[in-house]
Amino acid sequence: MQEHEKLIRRRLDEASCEKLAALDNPRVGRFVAEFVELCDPASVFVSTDGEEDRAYVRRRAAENGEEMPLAMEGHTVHFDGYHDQGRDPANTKYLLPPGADLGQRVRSIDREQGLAEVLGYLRGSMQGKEMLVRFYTLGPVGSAFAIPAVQITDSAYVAHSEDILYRPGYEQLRRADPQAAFFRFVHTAGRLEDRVSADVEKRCVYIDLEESIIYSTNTQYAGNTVGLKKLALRLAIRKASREAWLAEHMLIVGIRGPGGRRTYFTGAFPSGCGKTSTAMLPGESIVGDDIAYLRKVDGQARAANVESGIFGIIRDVNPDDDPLIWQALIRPGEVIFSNVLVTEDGVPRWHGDGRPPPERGINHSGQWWPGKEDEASNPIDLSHWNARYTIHLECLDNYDPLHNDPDGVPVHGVIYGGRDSDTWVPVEQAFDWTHGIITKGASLESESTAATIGVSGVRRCDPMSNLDFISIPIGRYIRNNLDFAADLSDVPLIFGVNYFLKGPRGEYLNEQRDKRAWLKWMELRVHEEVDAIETPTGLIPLYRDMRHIFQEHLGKEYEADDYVEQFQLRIPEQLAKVRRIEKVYREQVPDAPEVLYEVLQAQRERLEAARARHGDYVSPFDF
Ligand code: SPV
Ligand code: MN
Repeated sequence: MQEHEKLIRRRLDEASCEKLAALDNPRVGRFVAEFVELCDPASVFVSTDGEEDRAYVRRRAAENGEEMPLAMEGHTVHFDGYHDQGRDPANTKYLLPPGADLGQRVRSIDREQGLAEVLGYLRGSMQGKEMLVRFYTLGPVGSAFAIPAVQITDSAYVAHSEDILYRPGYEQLRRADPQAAFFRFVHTAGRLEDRVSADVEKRCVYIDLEESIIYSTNTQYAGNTVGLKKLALRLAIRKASREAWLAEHMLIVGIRGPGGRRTYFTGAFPSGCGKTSTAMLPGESIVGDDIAYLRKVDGQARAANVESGIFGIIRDVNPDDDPLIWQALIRPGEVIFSNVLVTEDGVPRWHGDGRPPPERGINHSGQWWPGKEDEASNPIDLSHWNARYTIHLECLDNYDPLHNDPDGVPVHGVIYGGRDSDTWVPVEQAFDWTHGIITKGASLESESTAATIGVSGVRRCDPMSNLDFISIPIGRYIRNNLDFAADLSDVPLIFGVNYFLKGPRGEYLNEQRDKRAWLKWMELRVHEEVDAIETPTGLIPLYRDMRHIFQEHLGKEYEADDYVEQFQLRIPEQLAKVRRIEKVYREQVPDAPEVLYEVLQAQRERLEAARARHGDYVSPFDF
């Protein structure tokens, strides 16, 4: 018997030993043994894909107080610590071996030093606790997209979240070649006080690219802990780069067109910029809302959702603004609410839920009352800006029929959208793939939001909304995106959208529901059924087409004045943007491809020529 097997026999009960043994995969066995020895848990639970094991995880989350039952059957609430409410990019680092370099926009730490730190946090971290060992599959099981993964955690909330958000993987791994690679995640919530991670100053997410293993310690917030979500995306970007496919921070949505056809789009939006609501447009169908793998199958771009659930922001979710999510959240079924407010009657409440605000309750800050402030005199809203719900996509009526297709869905359009008050028009098609990747994807900017810890409202360049997850030099990542279209017979169109354009008094120029009109226009563009106006920055809709689309799909009168205000070309802002983007790449991305500067320069020249003819602000009717 090998050393790791002896340790497993000594530390695990018979049932867990058997489940591990049935995998017949020594690399999994060694991985589990290594961290049982290091983390020193009181007990270990290895689970299969079976319902009994899933039920056990749910029960443990309730017993250890990580989740509390709510009044509605199947609903629970989880609180993260007051200072643990978002992803933590500052303490998320790549472990770099000597000589490796990812560029200054990607945070890293010397491998030996980082390993010593994080393994130090893990040592003995599970004493008195139970270690859970879970197996999942990223992407449709058994498909070309699929990647197996193993999660070790001492948090039943994390394991429960993963059971909702990911496809099972035990059986897949059992049948897999024991030499085949798998992603590995090790998480500890660390020392707990009042059920939340107490040592957040020791919070870290360290990524070992050589071993495909990610460590996460002293945190509970899902974006830092749920290994298969953002942690796996970092590993997948690297794998994709080696294997010539793309791992993207993207939704996948099916948009209905004339005759009932369905046209699929992927879309990248930084957190809090309308991504989930684009995936959830009323009348359309959702494949996924967060992470997509894109591959080429027979010369066609195809996309698969890595996940099987949604970890969505619960703010302004109400029957008017988000009817489908609302429905899923108010009926019995498996839902984990996090960082919302809970009333005495066990009812979850959140900002913008369309009901009269509660007078008191419990939230992530403890007892809450209107006007409550924290120790730094910051007002505490009834629910956190980044409060979330976790649900399985199966519970949505609009789950797309192709969601599990092993070939994914065909991609006809790619959308990039940020939070931009004054530059981009609501929707615009790029001239071609290269122009789109550079001026829409690589130029994506957004004001920061509460999904990451730090100051909100700062504009930053976030290539493809993937900056937080890029694990290769950024220039190479952009090159991979450019190259993806090279041998496609049917190249997807690229669009930029902006749901956050503001008028002179700071008011939003569009309603939330207008985004459906922009998607309907894109759908018609894919099939070449509407014309477009060529401007220096791309192709925009004709007024008469938009008017017709608004009427047909939203029952709304779309006024010419609104069209002009929304679609005017703002040349000073556009030129300032070109300058900002160039500066970021020149100063921070030494390996940026030369074509990026050429495409930006050509855009600048078109803008300057337009300014010479028309002045600073140009009505779409003048092109
Ligand atoms: C995001 O912030 O992009 C999310 C939530 O999808 S998190 O899991 O925190 O990444
Ligand atoms: Mn995301």
